[in-house]
Amino acid sequence: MNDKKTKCGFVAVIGEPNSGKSTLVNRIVGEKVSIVSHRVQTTRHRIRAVSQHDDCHTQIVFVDTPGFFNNAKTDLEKALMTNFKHAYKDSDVILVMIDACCRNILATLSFLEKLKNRKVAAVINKVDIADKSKILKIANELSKFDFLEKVFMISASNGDGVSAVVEYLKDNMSEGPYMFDPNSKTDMSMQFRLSEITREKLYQVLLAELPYSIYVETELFKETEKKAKIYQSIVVAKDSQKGIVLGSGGDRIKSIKDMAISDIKDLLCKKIELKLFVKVKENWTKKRTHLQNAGIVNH
Ligand SMILES: Nc1nc2c(ncn2[C@@H]2O[C@H](COP(=O)(O)OP(=O)(O)OP(=O)(O)O)[C@@H](O)[C@H]2O)c(=O)[nH]1
Ligand SMILES: [Mg+2]
Repeated sequence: MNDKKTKCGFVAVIGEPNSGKSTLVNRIVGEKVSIVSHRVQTTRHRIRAVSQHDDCHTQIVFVDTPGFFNNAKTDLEKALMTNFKHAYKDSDVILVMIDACCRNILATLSFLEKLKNRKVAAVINKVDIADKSKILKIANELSKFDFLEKVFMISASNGDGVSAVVEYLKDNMSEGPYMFDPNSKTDMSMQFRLSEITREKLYQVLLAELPYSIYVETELFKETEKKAKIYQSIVVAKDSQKGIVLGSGGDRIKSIKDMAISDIKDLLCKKIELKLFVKVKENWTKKRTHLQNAGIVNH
């Protein structure tokens, strides 16, 4: 790195559930920092992910957020919305993601109104699978918001159009020292990342049967140079949900475990011993202490 001054800033990535926010953040950062699934409300926390550019002179700190929805009803949904609001209020730039395959973007359009006085760009995602006419229709709707600095059309999955988004963000970072260690991609604890990996596998294996209220807690994480020992609890809200996670003869939990071990091995580059336990905490989403344990609200 030469004497050129450093630039840095926070970018909140917001949008409706399932629009591809986490997929975009992971792609730009170059590592799976935030978990991804076909289910809505995959992201529950404010996930911070860091990327370096321009020969390490520019740092972009992404804040991936839970998808917003207009009518939060349950305690869990309300907690997700609080996390979402904190994230976008403190950012320098806001990227609003729109799923080009989404039937109805009214929620996004009405939310955009609230961002008039902020630095905002819109990102139309999933152009690899969306109808061209639908993409143009969305772009046309967005043209009514004259405060939008840019409207990008991208595929977060295959990377099309993403470099233009990165260039725009780089141009909008402010001169100043880095806020995060340039050698790490996220400020999340390793325990939390490990829990998130297993939660992603639960979403992949359980598909439609996934209990909406489920979380993973890493209770033990010990590592030596060659090996990591990890014990995790998969917490469900009802006794009847235990069997769904275990599967007949334990086949499901075995698949979840094998898939999680594979990802954790890629992350830690060592031998992994993973033990998963399924626990019931009745109605945990209604209890603040359990929401805290799940990392969904702050202590
Ligand atoms: N075809 C296609 N699929 C995509 C694209 N981006 C994301 N997806 C898929 O859309 C689904 C949702 O992606 P996520 O990144 O988890 O979406 P999200 O906005 O973070 O979702 P929440 O965290 O639930 O709010 C996943 O199945 C992704 O693989 C894209 O550009 N093209
Ligand atoms: Mg997400």
